[in-house]
Amino acid sequence: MIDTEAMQQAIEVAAGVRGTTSPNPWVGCVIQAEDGRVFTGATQPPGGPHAEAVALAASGSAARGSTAWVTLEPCSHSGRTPPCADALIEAGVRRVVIGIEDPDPRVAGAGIGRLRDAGVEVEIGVEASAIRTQLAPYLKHRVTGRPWVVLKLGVSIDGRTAAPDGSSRWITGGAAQADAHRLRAHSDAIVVGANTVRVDDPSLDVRHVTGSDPLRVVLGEAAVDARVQPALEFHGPLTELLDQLGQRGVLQVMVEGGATVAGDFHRQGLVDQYVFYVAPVMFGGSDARPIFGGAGAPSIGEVWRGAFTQVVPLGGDLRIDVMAASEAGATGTLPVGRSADAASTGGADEDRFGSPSAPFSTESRPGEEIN
Ligand code: AOF
Ligand code: ZN
Repeated sequence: MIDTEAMQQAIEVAAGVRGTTSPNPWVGCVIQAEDGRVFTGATQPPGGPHAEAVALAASGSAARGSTAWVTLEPCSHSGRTPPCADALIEAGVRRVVIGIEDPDPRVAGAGIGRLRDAGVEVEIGVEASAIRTQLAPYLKHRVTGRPWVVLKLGVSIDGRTAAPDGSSRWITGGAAQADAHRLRAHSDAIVVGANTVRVDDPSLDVRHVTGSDPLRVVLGEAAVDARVQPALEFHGPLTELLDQLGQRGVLQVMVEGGATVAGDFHRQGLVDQYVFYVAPVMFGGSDARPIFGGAGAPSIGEVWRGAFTQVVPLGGDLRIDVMAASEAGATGTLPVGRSADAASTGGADEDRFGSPSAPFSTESRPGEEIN
C-alpha cells in the first residue's frame, strides 16, 4: 500500500471511534502483512486495548515482516495497557509509519525511540496535517490541560437567534439538528447558562444519533427538577472551568447558549471552533435577539477576524465553521462541502449530511480547501 493511502485508511478507522475514547485519543492503525493481507484496529474505550493492539490481535502471526501505519506515535508507557511500541516490536513488524508524535509527556518521542532502538524502520509525518485536524481536541488538551471549545450557534441569515419574545424553535431544520447532536456525541461536556436552563429547560442529551450523553455543566444554578439534571453547577471564571474540565479528562466541550455565555466565551478568546448552523430565515429587524450578549467591538479596528474552515449544506441550511486565523492555520483547513463530523463518521451519515443532493451547491466542490 502507498503510505498516504494506508494512513488515510487509518484516519478513517480512527474516525469510527470518535467520542468513545476520552480521555484517550481516537487512533487508527492499519497493518499490511507481507502476503498483502490488511488488518485494522482503532482505540477501544478507556482501559481497553489501543489501536495497535487491536490490529495486532487481528493479524496474529501475519504481523511478522509487516508494515504498520498508525495515526499517533505508539505509546511507550505501561498505563492501563502494555506499551504498543513493545507489542509492535515483539510481533516482528518491520516498518512503522507514524502520522504525528504523541505530545503526552509519558510518550513524547519515547515510542519512536524504542522502535528505532529495536531496529524497526520508522517514518514520521505522513498525513500529519489531516491528523492534527482530526486530533485537535486531544492535542490541545495534552499541551494546555484544557479541552477544545466548540461554540454552537443556530442562527438566521440575518444573524439572530430568537424573536423579540424569545421564541426560537425551530430556526434550522432536522438535518442541522441531527448534525448538532453528533457534535454533542463527540463532546465530553456541554456548557449552558442558568438562564437558558430556566427559560428553555433543555435536556442536552444525545438524540437522533447514537452516542453517550456528555457531562452537563450549568453556569450558575439549575432547579433540581430541571431536565438538564444531573448537572455540574459551576460558579467562577470560565478559565477555571476549562482547567477543571481538563483535569476530569474532558477533551472537547461544547458551549450551547445563551447569548451571555456565548459572549463571555467569545470575548475571552476561549473558543477554538465556532459552528454556525445558518437558516435562510430573516427576523428582519434589530429587535430580534443577537448571537452575543454584551458590548462588542467598539470600532472596525477591533473586530475579531477568523477563517472559514468548512461550509456544508445540511438540508435547506448551512453549517459554517469558523476558527481564529492562527488556529485554522495551525490545524490545517478542513474540506469545504463536507462536514468534519460527517466525514469522521462516514457511511450513511455522509450521504445524509454532506451530500450534493442538497437543493443548492457551494462554490467549492467536496475536497477542495479554502484558506
Ligand atoms: C497508542 N495507541 O490507540 C492510543 C494511545 O491510559 P492508557 O494506558 O490507555 O494510556 C493512554 C495514553 O496512551 C494516552 O494519553 C496517549 O498518550 C496514548 N494513547 N497510544 O499507542 C492508541 N489511544
Ligand atoms: Zn498504546
